[in-house]
Amino acid sequence: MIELFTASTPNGRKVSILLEELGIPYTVYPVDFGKLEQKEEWYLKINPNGRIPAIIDKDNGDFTVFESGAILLYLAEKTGKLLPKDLKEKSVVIQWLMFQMSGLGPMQGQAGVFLKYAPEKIPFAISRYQNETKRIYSVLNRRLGETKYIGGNGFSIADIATWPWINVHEWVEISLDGFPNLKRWEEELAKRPAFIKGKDIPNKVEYKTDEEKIKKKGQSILVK
Ligand SMILES: N[C@@H](CCC(=O)N[C@@H](CS)C(=O)NCC(=O)O)C(=O)O
Repeated sequence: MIELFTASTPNGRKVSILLEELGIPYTVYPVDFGKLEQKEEWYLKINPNGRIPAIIDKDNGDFTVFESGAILLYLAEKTGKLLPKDLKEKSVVIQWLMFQMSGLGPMQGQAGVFLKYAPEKIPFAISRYQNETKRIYSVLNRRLGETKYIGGNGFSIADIATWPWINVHEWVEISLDGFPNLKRWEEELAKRPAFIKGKDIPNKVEYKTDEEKIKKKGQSILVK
């Protein structure tokens, strides 16, 4: 049994999608950003970085794991699934996982912050992060012209790490039309039952207006 601390964001969705793919039983603990629960003392014992996602593995002495990439690796190693055994093939998957963690996530995340949450519009910051996100999309698009999946010809945790970010491309006002291989891959994975279910965990939150959404979701980001 895994306890999952998460919120409805791309980094959180990676873990719920993986747990659904693996068919491991898990309990979801939604972390309320509006109440800054992720900064509370009890939660910092689980994730010292004060962010989601994090897991507790109840079957392994209440072992805690934070950082979404580390969680994907831990669960893949634990189950022996979605990560090749061969050293070179495994390294390729890890390379693309690291690329997602250090490139796609941070750049697209900052593009979103400067577009949607910044109290003043800073055109240089918006174009810098949007352009860098587009550059990363083109790297992925090229890769997916050469291999069926991001980590090679087998579906792996590299796909699960990348998909939730590409799935929210509209949030950063980037179209997938210029990235046909990436678009095809995004649409194909979107049909997998585990992606359909995992994407909406915790349950989809309906906001009445964009202002309400920005206020609730942006609040913690703007706290220094
Ligand atoms: N590198 C971390 C990033 C985690 C992260 O930035 N999580 C965001 C949601 S996607 C968060 O918890 N934001 C709330 C906050 O910054 O207080 C990971 O991949 O786990």
